[in-house]
Amino acid sequence: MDYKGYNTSDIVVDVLINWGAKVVFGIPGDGINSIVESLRLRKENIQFILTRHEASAAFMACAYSKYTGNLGVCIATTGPGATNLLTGLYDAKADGAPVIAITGTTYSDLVGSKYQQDVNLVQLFSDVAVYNNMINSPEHAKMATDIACRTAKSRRGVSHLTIPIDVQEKKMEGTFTSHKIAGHTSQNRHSKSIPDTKSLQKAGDMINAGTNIVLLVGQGALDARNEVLDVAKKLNAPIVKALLGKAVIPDDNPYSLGGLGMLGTEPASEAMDKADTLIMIGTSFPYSDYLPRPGAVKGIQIDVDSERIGLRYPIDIGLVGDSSDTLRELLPLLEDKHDDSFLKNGQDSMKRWNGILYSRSNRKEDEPIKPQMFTSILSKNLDDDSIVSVDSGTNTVWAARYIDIKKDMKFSLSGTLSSMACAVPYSIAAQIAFPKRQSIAFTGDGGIAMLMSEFSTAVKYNLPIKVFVIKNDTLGMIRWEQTAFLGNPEHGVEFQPIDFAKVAEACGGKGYTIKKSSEIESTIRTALSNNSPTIVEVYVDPFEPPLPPKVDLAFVNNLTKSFVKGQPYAKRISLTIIKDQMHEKLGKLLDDKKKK
Ligand SMILES: Cc1ncc(C[n+]2csc(CCOP(=O)(O)OP(=O)(O)O)c2C)c(N)n1
Ligand SMILES: [Mg+2]
Repeated sequence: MDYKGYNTSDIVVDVLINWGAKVVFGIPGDGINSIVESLRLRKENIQFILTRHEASAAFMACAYSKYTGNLGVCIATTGPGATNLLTGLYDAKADGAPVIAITGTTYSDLVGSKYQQDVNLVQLFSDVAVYNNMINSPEHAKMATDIACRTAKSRRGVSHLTIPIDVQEKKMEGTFTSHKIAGHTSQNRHSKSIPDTKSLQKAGDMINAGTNIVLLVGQGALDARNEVLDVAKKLNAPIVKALLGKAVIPDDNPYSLGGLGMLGTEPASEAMDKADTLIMIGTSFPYSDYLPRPGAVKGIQIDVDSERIGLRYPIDIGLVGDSSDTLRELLPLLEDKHDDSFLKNGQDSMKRWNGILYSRSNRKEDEPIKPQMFTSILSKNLDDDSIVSVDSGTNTVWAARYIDIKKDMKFSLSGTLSSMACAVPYSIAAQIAFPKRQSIAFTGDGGIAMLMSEFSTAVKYNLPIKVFVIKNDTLGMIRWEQTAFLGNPEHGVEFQPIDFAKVAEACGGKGYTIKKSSEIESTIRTALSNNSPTIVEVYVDPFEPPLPPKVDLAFVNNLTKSFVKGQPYAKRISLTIIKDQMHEKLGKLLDDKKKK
């Protein structure tokens, strides 16, 4: 393409379109208005979504990339616009989502002069970006933007391009340095990536020698559901899911032992304890405490990124390749396992675990409402292809355990960065990418309040997202970190309530409040069936601990310490825990009696 007569901004936006970018999220400003004009001129081919905060724009770009596999793009003006992008961009970096961030830089003859909004953005973005460059001229634009797109995709990270205001407007004159070969930057090849035959054979032999084999799958396996299940079936191997890989297989699949870690299930932890062979597929699950003891099992890891092999667990054989391609190559090398006792064991534990979850989520008589009960009713009412975006806090625990992945659901969150405030922006991006599917944000009251104005973005663009707010007027997770993990009384964790239903209405959407158990199902159904952006806030028990049923000694010891030091709600917390325990014991007694 001959860009003669185009200005830098036109070239940048055209190249983005060439790379398949369909949506750009951001906020205009004098440092980026030229790019906005180029977007306006191309609005048939690329949509600009005006957000209320640049952090949301970056979260949206990240989520768009995660949910669609296409490039996510965000823009921001010089100085404060650009600095606001960073949290969302770190989210993309941490979870390996290809994102392009375009920022303005002050006039090229004023850079470094303490001029208004003059921030050294190349330096600032150097840690977050896999490709980070300032575009100096229109002649530089195509090459730099091509490389930015290619690098973001191939290294699954953030590419940052900053363009001085005057350079954005400069027109192409068509002269290049003698070193530049025109058109050479534009290739976008994707080839199948599989490990070498020798490594595959070695992995096959090692797996065939194993008895208790467990598969741990993460977001890198999201496109490999069939291949993961084929391997699991051949090996009678249970599947454990890292949270970002929750949608790899449905939760009711007989091979699923659910999630791993504090947010996970007991059967998943037990399987890790009893395993002799661990196959990690597309995951860098961070909490090594929940993996087998280092060296206790044979470790095989599949990842497209060789840097991640052995990152969390000592690996005997690393298979560098795409999850589905690699599993397809591996499958014929695996022998059918006839012994299914390890799998059966896991399935039996899963039945017990589901019984505990059921008893915890079925306490109609309790008020305030148990968050488990609300979440499981929500889960039952979600569509089979719903897209669920979750925030950070105790709400993540409830979502991880009580939102069941059905058939074609998608599920994501700020996994590795674990940032609050992502759920609403994520759900907006999901609804833009998939206008016909249900887009759910599941969030805490602290998380939604951080970027609450974004709800009005959903209203502006008629995006019927459904936001469910777990309302405990507290930074719930931090209450438990301070008391049960550190043994201190809580401090600085309580908020005065915000009426989120009124916020929804003030923004032009619909709002509902749930205070009684009897209102849960009908309100959820009404909310899900309407066609407007909606917030449903649910008052939950703020003292319900977000912990696995096996309450360990350290937890009790630390809580006791915090009580002794003056924890203000010691009585209510004790009562809640005693009541929870009694409820479970009684439930079990009744069950046993029924069985007899
Ligand atoms: C941006 C950001 N700030 C702070 C934290 C630390 N943090 C993790 S969870 C949490 C509490 C979240 O509170 P809320 O959104 O109300 O959810 P809840 O735990 O009550 O369900 C905090 C402060 C974080 N993860 N991200
Ligand atoms: Mg809260």
